[in-house]
Amino acid sequence: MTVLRVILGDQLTGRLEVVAGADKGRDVILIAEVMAEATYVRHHVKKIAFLFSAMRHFAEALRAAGHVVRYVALDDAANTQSLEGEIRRAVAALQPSRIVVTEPGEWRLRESLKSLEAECGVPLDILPDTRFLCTHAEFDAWAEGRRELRMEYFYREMRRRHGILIEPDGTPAGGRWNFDADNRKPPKPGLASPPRVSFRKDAITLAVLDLVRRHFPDGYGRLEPFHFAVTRRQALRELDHFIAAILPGFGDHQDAMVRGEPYLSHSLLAAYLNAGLLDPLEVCRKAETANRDGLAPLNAAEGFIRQILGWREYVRGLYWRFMPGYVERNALGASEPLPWFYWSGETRMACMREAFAQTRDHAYSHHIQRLMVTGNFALLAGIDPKAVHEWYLAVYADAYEWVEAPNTLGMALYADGGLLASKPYAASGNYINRMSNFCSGCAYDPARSVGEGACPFNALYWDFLARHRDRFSRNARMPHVYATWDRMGPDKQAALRHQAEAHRTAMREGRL
Ligand code: FAD
Ligand code: DLZ
Ligand code: SF4
Repeated sequence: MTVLRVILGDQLTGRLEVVAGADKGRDVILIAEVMAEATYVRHHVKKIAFLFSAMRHFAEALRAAGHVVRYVALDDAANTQSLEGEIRRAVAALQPSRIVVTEPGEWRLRESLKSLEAECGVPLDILPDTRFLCTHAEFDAWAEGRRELRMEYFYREMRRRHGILIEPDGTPAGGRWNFDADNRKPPKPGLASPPRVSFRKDAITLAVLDLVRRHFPDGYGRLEPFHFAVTRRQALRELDHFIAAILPGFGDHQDAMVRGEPYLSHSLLAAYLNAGLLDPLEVCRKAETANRDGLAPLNAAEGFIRQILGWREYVRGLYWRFMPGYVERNALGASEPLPWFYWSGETRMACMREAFAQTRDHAYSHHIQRLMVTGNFALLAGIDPKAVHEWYLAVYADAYEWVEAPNTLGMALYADGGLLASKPYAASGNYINRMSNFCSGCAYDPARSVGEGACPFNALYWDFLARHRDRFSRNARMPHVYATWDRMGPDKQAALRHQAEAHRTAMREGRL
């Protein structure tokens, strides 16, 4: 009897058992474009177009390989517009003996698939997502009994387990696990993004762009120009170009930010990794080989591998270990509504404006802009973590809850109370000024903390530390900042707190 094999929009790889184990003459593969998934947050229109085009191309590739595919397009008349509805409809039409699906990357979807089993009256197997390099059980075994779950120790174990950048005697390549100290250089004048590969849009992508234009007329973001790879072949071309031409410079300016240069030496591969077009192990191996062959320095290869083998696997482990409660966490009691400028981009703060413009145009902004500009502002201003989380989940082409939520709630907002980060990633305008060229084009002055033209990040930074003194003054990594605060004396402290309140008022009134 037929087995119904369900592939979700971010599971576009033939390597998963759902595809690899299919009997081509018997089974049917279901892929469905549905409004419920396209609208449960206000996804960027480029993200929707990227996924739909990649889904359609993947369905074509499966058919070419001899699989039977039931592909439901968004505008199919019978589309029920939810994944559960489409599975029910396929069950009624095909009467399968079993339903097989790979574990979704979001808790809500896993729960709803589980409850579907009873309703459909057909066994439903949720298979592990073997694209990841650390299983849930392995992560739990690592985490169990530890007082602190720091990424660094997890990462070392992953390096050893997968033998990546490890010498035959078991020591790390180059004698160190971590080359971060070499990777924090500020931008030098003229620092720019290296050229990127781009692909001609075929009939499938053009049809999807038209569909998205018609169905999401008020969607967030710019749909075109559209440069995403939409097949595995194209994603591999981007990967190879990155390894050969961009990886060598990846480490040095990893934290730098430059006006009009959204990409710099970042890989832009997260959207492809997360949707299944690229495999994390193959990406890490290629970076390792480039280093072994003398084509990329160790600080670049290690820095890049750390992001994928370390951070990416670690945040996924945290997500599943602490869901469903994780997305509800609000350790710092932050409650300000998300300012409208996160969507409109209309603010006088040049650094925020730049990050919003890149986000709107490309469904992308690199890690330090997500963390130290838009994330840092939300942390300092005390914006409700759930609202911030929904924004990040919507606006980036690589965003799925398993990876976005720990980065937002844990890394950027400290809303998980320090599960992920040993101290909050809070910084004043001085950091942004050092690591970018944004401030020279800003209405505010990074050197001023109070008064006309004072950079909002400055007073908000000190006010944040003062508000949370009870929690952070005991933190072993923060005594120097409280010593500086104490040395300021009561008048300066009061002026800073008064200024912070003025910034918050301006934020609420849309004047910041
Ligand atoms: P590169 O800088 O080239 O890094 C290489 C790869 O490493 C990335 O493609 C990605 O797969 C991985 N990586 C790097 N940093 C992280 C990290 N902190 N966590 C997990 N993987 C990482 N990443 C997402 O994939 N999806 C998200 O929804 C997402 N939301 C984020 C929200 C916030 C508030 C922050 C601070 C970070 C978020 N990140 C997210 C992590 C990181 O910013 C992106 O992975 C990265 O910017 C993607 O661009 P890139 O492919 O050019 O990455
Ligand atoms: C993000 C997304 C969007 C926009 N559309 C679809 C869709 O139409 N069909 C689908 O199967 N998946 C889609 N997704 C991805 C899911 O919302 C969800 O984030 C992932 O499947 C979780 O792993
Ligand atoms: Fe951002 Fe402040 Fe610099 Fe303006 S002065 S760009 S607000 S850090």
